Amino acid sequence: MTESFTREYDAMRRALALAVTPGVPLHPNPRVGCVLLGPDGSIVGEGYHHGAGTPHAEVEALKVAGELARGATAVVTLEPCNHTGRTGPCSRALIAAGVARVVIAQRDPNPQAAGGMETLLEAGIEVDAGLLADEAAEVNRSWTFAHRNGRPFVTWKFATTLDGRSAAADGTSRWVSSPAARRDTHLLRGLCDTMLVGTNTVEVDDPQLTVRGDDDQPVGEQPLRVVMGERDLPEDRRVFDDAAPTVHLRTQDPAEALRTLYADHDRHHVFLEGGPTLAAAFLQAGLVDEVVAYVAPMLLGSGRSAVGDLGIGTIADALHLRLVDTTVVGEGAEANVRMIMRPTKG
Ligand code: AOF
Ligand code: ZN
Repeated sequence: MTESFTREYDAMRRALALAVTPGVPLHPNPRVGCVLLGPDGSIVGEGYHHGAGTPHAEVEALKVAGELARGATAVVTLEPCNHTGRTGPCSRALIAAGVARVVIAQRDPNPQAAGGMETLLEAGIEVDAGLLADEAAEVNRSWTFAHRNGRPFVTWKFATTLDGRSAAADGTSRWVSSPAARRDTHLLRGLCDTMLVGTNTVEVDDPQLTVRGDDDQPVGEQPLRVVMGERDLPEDRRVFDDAAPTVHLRTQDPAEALRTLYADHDRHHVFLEGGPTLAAAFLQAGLVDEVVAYVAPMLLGSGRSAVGDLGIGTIADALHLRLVDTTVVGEGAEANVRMIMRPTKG
């Protein structure tokens, strides 16, 4: 391994660490870091993106470097943008500053911003892409997924008893999961930019669909609340309060709802908390990317299943999931098991 490769590798690690500086919002923009190396390999500037509407990482790093950017190598976790969106194109800013070489981790999957690499090459700048690309994509997992697939990543969350019931025979469902599991759910909600349920859940359960802290008050930036389904809803439902914005999508089609959320609302990560019918519709359409199940050590013996009919009549057709994490959430009487699963492809 050459000395300059080692320096660039270390600089990319540093840029990745900068990208995930605590406090940087997860949505709607990607988290990006940039390190500028002088000809002798020393760091002459660094920066990271602080959130939508603020300067991009490259511009922050160029500001620090000033004249020292001339002849420098820019090491950046995402391909420099090529568009004028909320700010100007970083490809042009790097060219204007006289940067000699650009090392990119992840190519930009956002069609509106991509093309920076070509612009840099045309200007005679040396460009390399792919260094720690998987790590960089993981930093912006749902953002990357959404731009690659033209729809948000979908996490389906549900809570059940040990025998797979999410409501008792009389319809009562509060509370299947323990307070500790519900607090954990709010942490996961806070990682998403969209909460999704069907009209039925709004009518029957009247959830507020906000991210709340220990005092049960909304905390932090709230995800968009989305209700899908053709039915009209009473205006007094809690989902229509002013704690967060709400959209009613008048469709039953999961694929159409997701396309709209991506294209019209710039949404990248849906937290699906609907009832059994909506969950079944998403599962049957192959539109669940991650499953989070809270299982309470409790038995009902009868009652509503967490998921509706999937049209599966025989064991050979079962929908298989791969377990990626199992955690006991809460202690003593509050202990529930949280399982995180991914559908197995193919
Ligand atoms: C960022 N920060 O450091 C870089 C980004 O909304 P805009 O106009 O700021 O543009 C956002 C897009 O720009 C984003 O989706 C990504 O494709 C590209 N690069 N974005 O927010 C950055 N380098
Ligand atoms: Zn940019």
